Amino acid sequence: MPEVVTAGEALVALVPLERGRLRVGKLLEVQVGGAELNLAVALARLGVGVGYVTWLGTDELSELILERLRAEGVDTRAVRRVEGFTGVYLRRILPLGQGRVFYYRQGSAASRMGPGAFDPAYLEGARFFHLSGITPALSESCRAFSLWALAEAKARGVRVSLDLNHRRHLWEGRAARAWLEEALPSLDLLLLSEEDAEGLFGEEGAVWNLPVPEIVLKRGAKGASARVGERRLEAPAFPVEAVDPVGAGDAFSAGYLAGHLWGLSPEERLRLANALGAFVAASRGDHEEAPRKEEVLAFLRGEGGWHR
Ligand code: ADP
Ligand code: KDG
Repeated sequence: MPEVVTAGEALVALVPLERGRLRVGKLLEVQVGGAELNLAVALARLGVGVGYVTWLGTDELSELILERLRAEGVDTRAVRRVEGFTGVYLRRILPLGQGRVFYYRQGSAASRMGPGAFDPAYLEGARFFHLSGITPALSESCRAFSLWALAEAKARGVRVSLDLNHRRHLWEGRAARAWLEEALPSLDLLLLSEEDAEGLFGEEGAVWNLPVPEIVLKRGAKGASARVGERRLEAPAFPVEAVDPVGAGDAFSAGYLAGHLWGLSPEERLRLANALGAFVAASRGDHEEAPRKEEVLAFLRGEGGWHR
């Protein structure tokens, strides 16, 4: 049985090999993404047993995603194949680092998930069920799916973590806040970025007062802050050259969850999470350079550099 179960939409990511406007013609690399998929891959590389739930279509891109999940050792028993296609997203990074994504996902196989999209017995024995705030933004049925899945996890005593991942190209702040109100009572752990906090609450203070036992705020190159019960913590990021920050937050969340499973203290969890975020922020792709357990532990011991 997986220790962590996560559910969401897998996307094919078209990632430019160089910065600049796509309209002038750029080479794109075909990669695999999706916030929960990125988290699942990062956890699998850390040696955590992880199961990924989604609906995939019948097209070639769906095969690509399935192959990648299997190659990474993610449990795909709860993946369902349905008629339809896999969503795609394209990203553009301008020379000074301004990034933007373009989605081609409306009506995708995963956006048709609803309550009952997987057998909830699959959650039995898991230590965490993880969701992102992207899934409820995909469609009405996915919104219902997300609340159903949270309730099924809770009913089985599985701890629930949510990475808010507010995507303003998918829904408005008002709709996202209304969904969060409904989800809040189920949450044991809430992770969100400074951008999410600003976009949804306007100011950071409101975040710390949310009725969730554990809240982690991701601050990009500044690191992260947390409230664990009544305790407040801060942890600096690792200084790296940011190449492509997309996916760093998912790797961070994977590190934080792994820290829980390994019984680390809140300080150690944040340090591990910041290290995972740094690996992914410093490289192209959503999760391509998420580290294996021994790699990140060596990094945390300060064993970097060359081995000859
Ligand atoms: P999200 O990807 O969810 O928007 P952030 O951009 O805050 O979240 O990144 C998540 C985490 O990744 C940060 O908390 C930090 O640990 C790491 N990270 C992101 N950008 C950098 C960076 N430029 N340098 C070092 N670490 C980074
Ligand atoms: O966190 C990275 C994700 O944003 C990316 O993989 C694409 O899931 C995605 C989305 O919907 O933005």
